[in-house]
Amino acid sequence: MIQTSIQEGVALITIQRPEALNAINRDVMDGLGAFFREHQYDPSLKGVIITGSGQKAFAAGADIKEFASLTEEEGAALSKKGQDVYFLIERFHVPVIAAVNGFALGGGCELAMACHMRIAGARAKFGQPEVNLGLIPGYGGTQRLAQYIGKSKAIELLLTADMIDANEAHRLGLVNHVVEEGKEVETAMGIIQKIGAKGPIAVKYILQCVNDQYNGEKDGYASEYSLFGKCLVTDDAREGAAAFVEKRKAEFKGK
Ligand code: CO8
Repeated sequence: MIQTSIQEGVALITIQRPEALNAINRDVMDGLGAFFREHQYDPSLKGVIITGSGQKAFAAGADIKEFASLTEEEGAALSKKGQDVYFLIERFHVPVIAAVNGFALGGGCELAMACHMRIAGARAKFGQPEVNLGLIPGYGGTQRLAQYIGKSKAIELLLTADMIDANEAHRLGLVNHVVEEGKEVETAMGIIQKIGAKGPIAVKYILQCVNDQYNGEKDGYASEYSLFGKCLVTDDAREGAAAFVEKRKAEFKGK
């Protein structure tokens, strides 16, 4: 299960299965899906932070005990369902940040990678250990890991199942910042507050353009010129230019 609280426009989602190192079972996946569907167009949200309960794990993977006895069709359907939830996260209209407070393995690492940014605590560990189970990642890991760290290193980590620590993940470009343990959520909150002062339509369009190219569904450059035009005629863009000329702070309204 997940626990959700929203304060001053920032939602904090905590995976609540510390006894199983926050392994992502059906309840957790359904909870994530329900939250991101419900708030897909919520203009009151500035950002979302996802973290794990307890001190030890963000999420140690999909729940191994749940999928062991599935048929081929059931396995493919479960994988597709998880991918769809993670796409909702990746395509969310405001920044979603993973506050990685421990193990982020398998489906947990894939969840962190579906977020727009990752803040790692000093003792966080990342890995795709599916091959140890005779499996492959099923929630986008073969695709997003290569996007973040490059094909060659991604193939090495996927094939060896080697775990990397927070500093190595930072060096490879998988995480945005490494912070003192316990400061992951606070740091993510600071980034969301900073972005919350920008034009919300511009924020949404930037996320869309970047994702369009990476997901290969649309030409990101075409999205950029089209959305640039749409952005230019918003009240926010006019306010931004006026505030610059008048040497004052812009007040964006998301219109
Ligand atoms: N699923 C279910 N239970 C888990 C998981 C998991 N992924 N990870 C840990 N747990 C449980 C353990 O079984 C244990 O429970 P219990 O006390 O009842 O035995 C409890 O959490 C604590 O774990 P450990 O005792 O193992 O803790 P350690 O500190 O000794 O080890 C590790 C920590 C190294 C993280 C270890 O728990 C581990 O290796 N976990 C599994 C990591 C893994 O292989 N993850 C990948 C899973 S596969 C996956 O994510 C595929 C994604 C795509 C799915 C597509 C849809 C089908």
